Amino acid sequence: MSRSLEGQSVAIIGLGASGIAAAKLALEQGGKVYVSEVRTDKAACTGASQLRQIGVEVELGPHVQRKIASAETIVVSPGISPNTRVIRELTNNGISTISEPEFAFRFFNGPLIAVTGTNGKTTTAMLIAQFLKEDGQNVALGGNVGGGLAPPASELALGENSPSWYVLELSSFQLSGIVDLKPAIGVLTNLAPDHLDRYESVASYYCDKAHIFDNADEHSRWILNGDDTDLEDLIQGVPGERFYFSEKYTDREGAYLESDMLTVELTGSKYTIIDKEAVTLIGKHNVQNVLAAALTAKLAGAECSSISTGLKEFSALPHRTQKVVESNGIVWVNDSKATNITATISGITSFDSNLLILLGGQDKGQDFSPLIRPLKENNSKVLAFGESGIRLHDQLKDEVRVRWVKGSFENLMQSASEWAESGDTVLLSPACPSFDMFTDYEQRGERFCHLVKKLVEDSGD
Ligand code: UMA
Repeated sequence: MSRSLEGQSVAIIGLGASGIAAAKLALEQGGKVYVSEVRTDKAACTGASQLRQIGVEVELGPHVQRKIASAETIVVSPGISPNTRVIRELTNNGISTISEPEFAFRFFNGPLIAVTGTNGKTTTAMLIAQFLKEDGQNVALGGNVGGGLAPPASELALGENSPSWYVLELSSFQLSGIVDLKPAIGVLTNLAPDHLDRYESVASYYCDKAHIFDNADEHSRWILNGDDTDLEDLIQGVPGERFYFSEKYTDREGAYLESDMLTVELTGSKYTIIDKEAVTLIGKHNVQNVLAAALTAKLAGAECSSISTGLKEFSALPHRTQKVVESNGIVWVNDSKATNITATISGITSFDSNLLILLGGQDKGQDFSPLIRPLKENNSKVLAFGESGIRLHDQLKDEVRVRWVKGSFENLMQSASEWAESGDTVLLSPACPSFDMFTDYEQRGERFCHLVKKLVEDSGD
């Protein structure tokens, strides 16, 4: 096999999941690989020694700018903002960098389905992969998915696999470093303000998302949320065929609900896939994710029967409107992944029943008022907790029933069990990042699930 980086120098910034995978890929391709990571903790040392053993040069501690700048290719981990000193200095000196999926794409041996959007992209990417696998196709799923559910893009490019489809979830951070990455099919689930701690405006966040179109041509196929006008604005003038999904009937080519049946219409043929009731994933927005995924899979050659079987077998993802347990008429749902207001609104509007919702976490100065209307519509009660708890309480108290819970997450769960009544859904959908109490949203969700099960056991149900 020819090794296309033979003798070339590759610098990788960041020793997280992306950095490690990119380093292994660069090495396999014959590159001289150097990884630079600011952390010097135990986890960083372990990662560094593993890479050193296979021949990668790793430096922990302050970035050595000159060393990074001298590499022929520089790969940046997605979590590193363009505003950090190391990236700013490279940019100021006219030195270009690429993102990890861009690097991986250069070694892909098959067509790419890229999935992006603000909410729902992980579920949609996983559904697409499930439908295609059910169809007997060889699918490589990865990218931003994370959480141990799928590997970084570079890991998919290792070895000599030639999948029928690569399916990558791509975040705006990853799309910002695109040069050649070109999806055969691009899926955009929706757009809403997010990551405003990294972007100076919503427009600059959308601008990074729009890099998915950078290499579009007349063969590109775009799957778009038919109810999202921001998306329509973003794709203006982009070449390629467009297909739309919507919960409402549409006479455009795409996927929609007709008499509650998931329907795909392509090149004049109409396919009735399955009854909406078969979508057991909790949450109305999941119907949209299923429509987007079914449409994509159909365009990628899947049979309708593979899509319907795949859907029946797909279970909810952890931390995304995941039903934990039902006890004494109370349903407990983990939506810890909802780290911003839009995701929480999506969580709240997924339910028709009475909600007891747990809101709070790291305080980024967010305006919580957009939550008021959906909370009122669902007759919700709110427990506000964490660093933002008091501000949430003060912003909501004149409009909804809200109590502020001081102290630990355990206190919060105790208060939830005392306030919840039969017929309620207790929803952890915090609208805030978890970093005030946890290492990440996954740890927050795991603690929630653990404490819910303990409360249920203690109640003897
Ligand atoms: N670092 C430096 N120098 C700096 C700043 C940071 O060396 O100046 C180091 C950090 O110490 C860290 C590394 O760089 O060790 C950054 O790693 P990373 O944050 O990019 O983490 P990875 O483990 O590579 O995970 C990333 C994605 N993380 C982010 O985008 C923040 C994962 O998405 C993704 O699963 C993984 O690549 C594989 O593709 C997670 C995520 O939260 C799930 N994504 C966001 C989201 O979904 O909203 C975008």
